[in-house]
Amino acid sequence: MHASIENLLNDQIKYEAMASMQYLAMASWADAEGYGGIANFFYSQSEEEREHMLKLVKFMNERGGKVNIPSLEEPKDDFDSLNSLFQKFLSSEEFVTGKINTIIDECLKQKDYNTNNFMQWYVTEQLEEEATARTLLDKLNIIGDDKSGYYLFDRDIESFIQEHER
Ligand code: OFO
Repeated sequence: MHASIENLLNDQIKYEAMASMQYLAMASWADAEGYGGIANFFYSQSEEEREHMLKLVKFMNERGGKVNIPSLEEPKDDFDSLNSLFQKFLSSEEFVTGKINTIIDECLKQKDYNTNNFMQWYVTEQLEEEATARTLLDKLNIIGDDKSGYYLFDRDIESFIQEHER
């Protein structure tokens, strides 16, 4: 494995781990605020990001790359509204998408078609996750400051997602 690709994949392990911890912090915030549906959504997002990290660790080991398991900065754990919670979700996904695109660029530069092929799964995943974050933010913008709207949003978040992914 080319050193530049190895470094970028190790960075990506860190970004996926950071996303996992960030969503765990967001789940916990939502749980403490009484938003059980939103908490479940982010608990499961956190699990998914951990799987994305693991997938990279295993791929690098299969390819004989040297894996570095990173230390992480503390995630943001305080939010002043549901809107800022979901803005954080979108900005975190946009950040990760940018990093994945950088890996793809480097794979093409180094003619590492195998890693490029592996990373295409992440490209598709990012498209879906960004679309989900935007859909949820659109719903929140429609709700505005309406407290009963928050109640329904929390109750219906699972079905919004299923509808969106269908
Ligand atoms: Fe790892 O899927 Fe988004 O960030």
